Amino acid sequence: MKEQFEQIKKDFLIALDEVKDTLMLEELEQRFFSRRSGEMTTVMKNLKDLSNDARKEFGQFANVVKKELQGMISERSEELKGQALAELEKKETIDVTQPAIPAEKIGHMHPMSIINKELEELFTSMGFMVLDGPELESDYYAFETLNIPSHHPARESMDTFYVKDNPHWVMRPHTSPVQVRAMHKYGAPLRTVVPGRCFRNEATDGNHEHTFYQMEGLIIDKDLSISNLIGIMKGLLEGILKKEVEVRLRPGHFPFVEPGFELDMKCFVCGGDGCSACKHSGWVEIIPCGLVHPHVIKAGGLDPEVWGGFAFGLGSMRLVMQRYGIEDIRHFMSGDMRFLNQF
Ligand code: FA5
Repeated sequence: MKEQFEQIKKDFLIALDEVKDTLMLEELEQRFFSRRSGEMTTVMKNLKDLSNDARKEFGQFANVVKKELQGMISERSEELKGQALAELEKKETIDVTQPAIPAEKIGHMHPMSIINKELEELFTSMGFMVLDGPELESDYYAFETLNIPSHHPARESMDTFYVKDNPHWVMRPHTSPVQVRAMHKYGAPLRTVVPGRCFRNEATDGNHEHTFYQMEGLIIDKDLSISNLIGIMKGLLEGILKKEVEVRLRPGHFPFVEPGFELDMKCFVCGGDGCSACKHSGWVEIIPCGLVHPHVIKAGGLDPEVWGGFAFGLGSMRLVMQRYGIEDIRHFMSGDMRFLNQF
């Protein structure tokens, strides 16, 4: 068993030596530490088949090796970040003699930016951190850590754009990958929102775009309940729409929450009569949410026996449509100044 860990360490050091950028480093991390198929994880899983004494001895040894390798990943990550900044410093210059842009041509905020800013203010006033996550995301964080293995049908409903010749990288189809990233970085308790762009291989229509915005919300704490979740969701919608909002809660299935819900709001664009913004149903599916699945809490490095959580994935572009009475999501990226100048 010891030899196996030593061999892994040798292979790891050879691979680490070849790492030239952060993408390669993340691939290395997946290769050795992916929860389902990482080389280190697989050998560690085998420890359970040993006798008590052997498990104790090799378990301790394995943890030392694991910590050492993960420490090297963190060190290399800091080094690579430093190198990238140094290169940027060399390349970027500011021309202080460049004439200023005339004030009347500086433009104004896009409606999506206006609402994102308001959402951030609302959530920071409730003690949430605002985080960011990568748009080009690893398969590991986009799906695997969220309880969506490669054969899972949920991958189809989130059909996204894969990077050519490399199935490990996807344009993220949702902001949920930041759940596990945030737990890794900040531990518990935790309150965060993550606004950001998402991508799906969609046939577009009045309320579906291939590139759209979501805002992920995550609370990790003790003794959380569904009523906390509903209270925050209603506060969010009324804070942005500035009117009382009628909501309904339906069961919804997402592999990374248990139980899961779909929170719909009565359509503000048509008042519930039916229009293209609500697929003629009078209700807009706006905030899927639920209690964080124990597997996800575990993937985040926390003990699900101690910590619970809830998460939501607000369809923030649809919220902008509700706020301003926009009947078709495709206006946002049409580049039509007649649309943009209204805000
Ligand atoms: C998700 O993306 C889950 N990650 C949400 C979640 C987070 C559930 C945390 C539970 C806990 P869904 O595929 O339903 O779920 O998308 C979430 C919201 O994004 C939708 O309600 C919708 O408002 C918006 N959305 C999804 N696809 C599109 C699209 N193509 N165009 C515009 N908005 C979209």
